[in-house]
Formats: sequence, C-alpha cells, structure tokens
Amino acid sequence: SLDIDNIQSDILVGMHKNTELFFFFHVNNAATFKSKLASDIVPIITTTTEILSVNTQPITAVNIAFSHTGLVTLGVTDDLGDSNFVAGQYADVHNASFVIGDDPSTWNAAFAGTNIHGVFLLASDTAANIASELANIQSILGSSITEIYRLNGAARPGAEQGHEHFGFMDGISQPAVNGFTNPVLPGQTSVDPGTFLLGETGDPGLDLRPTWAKDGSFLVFRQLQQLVPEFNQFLTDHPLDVGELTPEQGSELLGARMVGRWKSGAPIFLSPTADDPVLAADPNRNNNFTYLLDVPDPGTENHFNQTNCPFGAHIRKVHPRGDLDPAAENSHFIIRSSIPYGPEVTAAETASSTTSIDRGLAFVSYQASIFNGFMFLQSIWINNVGFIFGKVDPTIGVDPIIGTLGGGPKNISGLNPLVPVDESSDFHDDPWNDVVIPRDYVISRGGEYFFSPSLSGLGAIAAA
Ligand code: N7H
Repeated sequence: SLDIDNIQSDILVGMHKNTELFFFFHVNNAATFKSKLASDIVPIITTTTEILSVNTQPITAVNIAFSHTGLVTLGVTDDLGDSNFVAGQYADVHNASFVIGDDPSTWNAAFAGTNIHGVFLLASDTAANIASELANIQSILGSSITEIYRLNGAARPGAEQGHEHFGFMDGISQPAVNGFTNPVLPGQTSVDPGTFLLGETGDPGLDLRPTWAKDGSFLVFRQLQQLVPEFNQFLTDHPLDVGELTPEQGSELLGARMVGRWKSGAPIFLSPTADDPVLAADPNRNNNFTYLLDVPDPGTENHFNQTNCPFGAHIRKVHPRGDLDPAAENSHFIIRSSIPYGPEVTAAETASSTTSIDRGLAFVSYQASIFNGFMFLQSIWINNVGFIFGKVDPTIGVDPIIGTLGGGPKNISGLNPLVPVDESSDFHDDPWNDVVIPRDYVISRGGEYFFSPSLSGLGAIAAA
C-alpha cells in the first residue's frame, strides 16, 4: 500500500473544497526559501491521509509544486527523467512533433517563458480563509519569493455546483489506483500507482528517478478560457433535427454529443436520446460502460456506428473505453483535479452572445509522465482528426470541446446520430461531417509543468 502520510493531498484525492487559489511565484533567495520550506512550510502541507477524513482536514489545505527552473534555482540538479518537464510548457507551444494546439498570442504573459518557479495550491470553504493562509505563507517566506500571478478557482453557485462553465457535471470519472482506491466502482479501470506517482509500481521511468522523487507526481496546470455565451449561441443555432425534439432539446442533444455526457453527467452511450438525472447521480452506474456495442455483429458495427456516441465526443477521445486494446488505453490515464474560475455569465454577455469577462477551467492533471499523460492526450488523441484509430471514418475530427485546428472551423463527424449506420454509405460525403464548429470555444491562456514532491521529497529539496 502507498505511504499516504507522505503524498500531497491533491494528487490522489483532490482538495475537497469549494474555493482554490493557484499562487504562482518566483524564488528570489534560494537559501532563505529552503530554510523556511523546511521549518515552516512542510509542516503546513496537507497530506493524503489528512484530506481523507473530515476530522483531520485543515481549514485551508495547502499543496506546493515546483517547475524545472524552480528546482534548478533551489540547487536541485537531479534529472527527474521527464523531458517535457525540463523544457516547460511554453516550449511545447512550439513543439512541431506533438501539437498541443495553443496559440502563443492567447497566452497570459505570466506563463510565457520559464519565469514561474513554483505554485502554491490553497483550498478552503471561503476566500477569507484562503486570504489568511496566503498572508501566513507570505509572512513566512517574506522577500524570498515574489508573486508572479494568481488565479482564483471556485465551484459554481447553487445548482451549478460541480458543473463546469458550459454547464456539464465534472469530476465523475477517475481511474482507480491499485493499492489505494477502495472501493473500485463499476466501470472504473484500476491502474498501477506508478501511472501517477514516481517510483511506484508501473512508473514508466522507474529506473530514471532519484530516490527523493518517489511518491511525487507531475502536475500539469492549464488556464483554459471558455467562451460560454458563444458556445451557447452555437448550440442554439444548430439544434439537431432528430425525431420529435423541440429546437431546445435538439440543442441540448448537440451539446451532450460533443461532450459524451448530458449536463447532469449521464453518459450518452447509456442514455442516447434524453438526459437521465437518476442515472447521472448513481456512482454505481454513471461510469459503468464501454463504447463496445451489444449487437449481433459488434466487430463490424464498432467500426462505424456512432448512433449512441460520436467517436470524437470529448470523453471518448480522452478515454476511449474499449475502442483500443487495454494496454494502449491504460498507459494514458491522468488524475484530474480541476476547478472552474471566473464569475457566472452576466445578462449583458448572454444578450450579446459575447464574452467580456474571463472565465473557464483551472485545469490540473497528475501523471508520472507528462508525455504519456497530458501530452499524449492533447496531441495524439484530442488534436488528431484521425483518432479514434481503426474506425471506418478516417476523418473523425478533433475533440469538439477542446480540440483545435489553429482556431479555424472544425468538421466533426458523427455529431448527428442519424449519420450513416450503414457501412456501405460513402463516408467521405458530407453526412459524416454535417456539423461544422466554426471556431474554438476553449482557448488556452497558458500554463506550466510542475513537480509535486512527497513531503520527504520537500525535505530533500530544502536540504539540497
Ligand atoms: Fe475534460 N467539459 O465540460 O466538456 N471533461 N474538459 N479534459 N476530461 C470531462 O467524466 C471539459 C480537458 C478529460 O474517463 C467531462 O468527470 C472542459 C483536458 C478526461 O470518461 C467533462 C475542458 C483534458 C476525462 C469535461 C476540459 C481533459 C474528462 C465529464 C476545458 C486532457 C474523463 C466529467 C475547458 C488533456 C473521461 C467526468 C472518462 C471528462 C469537460 C479539458 C481530459 C464534462 C470544459 C485539457 C480524461
């Protein structure tokens, strides 16, 4: 079993709070910083054990992670065995081999380059608690750090709690971690802890890691802006004309087929024509499916039938349950710990169908290999018009929610459930590509790659 007293809380369970601050900093004085890290910061870092029980949860949970330049600044020169981490996320904007799809001109200046050395994650029930913990940390560290940027995340209010800004329930599907997750829910895939934690069984870089890096994880942070009124206008303008649906229902269906789940969270594969909030709320059923059809000739049907779920639906692109062989699928799991940022859409924004206030998702994923995790999903699956591989249609399209073709229009096949269910149809004709998404509704504002060490690993960094 895992040493969960030594693993930071966000990696395996998340922060379990409704407000979260991402505080990005630069280290000015490494010696002072390291001495305070050992004496005063490590003792306030929240462990996995602490977050698991309400009795031991702190008022404000605190995690810390470092970029590569941050570690170097602190005198840590060990190679962690991850080249994406070493180069930093900004370098991957210009990566010609693996396209994450970002336009550098939309990046927040704070993220451009490698100026960020570390990030504090502070999570609590109220912004006031976070402000007071931040003040505490700033008084401990004094002028040894400078703030570079901050992003305030918060759960959406009222009935939208748990839903991201487009309105879809988030945080439903996570991989189970062998030796940790208990119980494993129906439909959850169990993977080795080394998929997420360095130095554990299944770590793809097991031989490369310095001992102090054990039980740390790479944290990918992305500020993903969402153009909510524009997205809603697109759905309103393109209701799917299927059966007896009203235009409103046709628009709902289009959104659900882009995501792969209804706004409630119910998977469209199990409930293809209408939302099912009871299914959505049942953890024993809401993940219990693959995309393999239960029909007389599934081998053939699975290659072209998109009636229940488009090949390109967001949750199918990033977790193609059963579409690939298990080995190919299971090495690309990430643990997500994202939270929305920014206010609710205003009446003026709705009326004009135009975003004027920045809002979106403060995306966080954990993985033991940035390439196998975030990078692979983003470049080989999400932004690849040919993925899911092996289907009859060779131009499935990019992920309709977060995929990009340089900001331009995206042809996505299978969004309309009435696309051919007959293999003899000419799949190069328009019916496969009958919904064109005119622009991106998710825009990257930048991010960075970090390493979230174990508590003993933080001690080793302080002593470096
Ligand atoms: Fe996604 N969305 O609201 O449409 N995502 N995502 N994501 N995402 C998921 O199952 C969304 C993003 C994954 O196991 C749900 O928990 C939005 C990135 C993975 O079946 C919804 C953004 C990456 C899963 C959304 C965004 C991923 C997942 C369903 C950006 C990886 C689990 C809720 C603004 C690089 C899939 C759930 C599975 C689920 C949305 C970003 C990956 C509703 C709006 C960048 C692996």
